[in-house]
Amino acid sequence: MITAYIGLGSNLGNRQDNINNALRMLAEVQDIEVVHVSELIETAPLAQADQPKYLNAVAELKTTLSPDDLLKTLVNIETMLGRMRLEKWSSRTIDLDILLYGSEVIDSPHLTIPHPQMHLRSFVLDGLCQLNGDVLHPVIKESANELARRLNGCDFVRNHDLPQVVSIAGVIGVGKTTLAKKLSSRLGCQMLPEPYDTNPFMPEVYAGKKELALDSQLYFLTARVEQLNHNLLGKGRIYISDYIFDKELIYSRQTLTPEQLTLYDKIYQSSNSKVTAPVLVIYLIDSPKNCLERIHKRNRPYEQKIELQFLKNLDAEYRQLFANWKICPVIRKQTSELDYTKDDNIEHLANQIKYYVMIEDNKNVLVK
Ligand code: A4P
Ligand code: MG
Repeated sequence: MITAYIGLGSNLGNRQDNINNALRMLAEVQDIEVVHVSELIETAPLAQADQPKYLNAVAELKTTLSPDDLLKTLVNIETMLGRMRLEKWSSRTIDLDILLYGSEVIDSPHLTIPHPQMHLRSFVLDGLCQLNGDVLHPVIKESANELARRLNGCDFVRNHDLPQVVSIAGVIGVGKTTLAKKLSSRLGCQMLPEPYDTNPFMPEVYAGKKELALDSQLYFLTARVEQLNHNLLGKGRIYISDYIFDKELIYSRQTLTPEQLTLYDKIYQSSNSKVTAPVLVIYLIDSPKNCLERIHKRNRPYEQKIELQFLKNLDAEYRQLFANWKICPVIRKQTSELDYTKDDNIEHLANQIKYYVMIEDNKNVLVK
């Protein structure tokens, strides 16, 4: 007996009856036992705002059917419940998807397991977590609980027409640049490094010339808008940046006077639309004290006056930013757990990045 997880969705007709009927019909199949079913949740249609809302659920099955036979069974039940296949992601009386089948990884022309979008959908992962939060995603090699945490309650759709920017975030001295270099070399993709050393105002600001803080922030803002401009980056190409654009507001709140901040904020907001949003963030976390030690060790002269309280404020701002983050999945990593000298750690992260930004093959979303 293999344990499989099925995603159920309905947004046409009597949605609750459709889901209950599908579960009843699954339970009637000789080679299937329906073990547990999550709660039904109502969810907004993904990327198709004009459709009715969905009811979604996840079911745990035990089965002796092969993955192909399980798929045939699901398609039969969909057909018996009046499912019409009109176009990709059209409204449906019932959609039955295989999310996981044991720990198998299958990529055939008509079947992809794990379901290629499950790690981007809270409406799938939250249901799965109710049944078994410890179950491992066999490609990402992380638990359902961890994958759900990364989404912060959101559902995401990949858009391959955009540059695939993966951004590394965290307080100064946490190790962003080192990680970005390792990942970009491992993935063979371009790194977008922060233009740190070229800002002529920054050393003076750190040296106490607060009147230059606005100039310094505007220098950074302009440089980042240029670097992340979506017209200049390649469609579908992967980039690793060692910063997130949003850090600019965090730093400005720490360094500018209220009047400067009001002006800066206006310029920031008007620049925001030109900037490519990240498709994945890796948020590095360490204690401000450890970050300060690293700053002392790397010994950039103008950074030596940074005080612990400044890092504590930044740390609080980053935590707040990611507590409310709705832009993309966030992989949180304690730097203490991420020994950069161990290739396995970098490889695991690099493999996850590849999967999150995977250029999707349309073969499995058939339009019939
Ligand atoms: N197929 C490949 N892999 C699988 C798999 N793991 N499980 C093939 C099931 N089928 C799989 O599916 C087309 C073909 O995909 C199948 O015949 C099978 O050979 P389909 O159900 O006919 O077509 P579809 O609905 O366009 O695609 P799919 O993959 O079911 O779409 P999704 O990804 O499930 O997205 N919003 C909310 N809130 N809730 C939802 O449940 N669902 C979708 C559909 C869109 N928006 C949604 C929801
Ligand atoms: Mg389907």
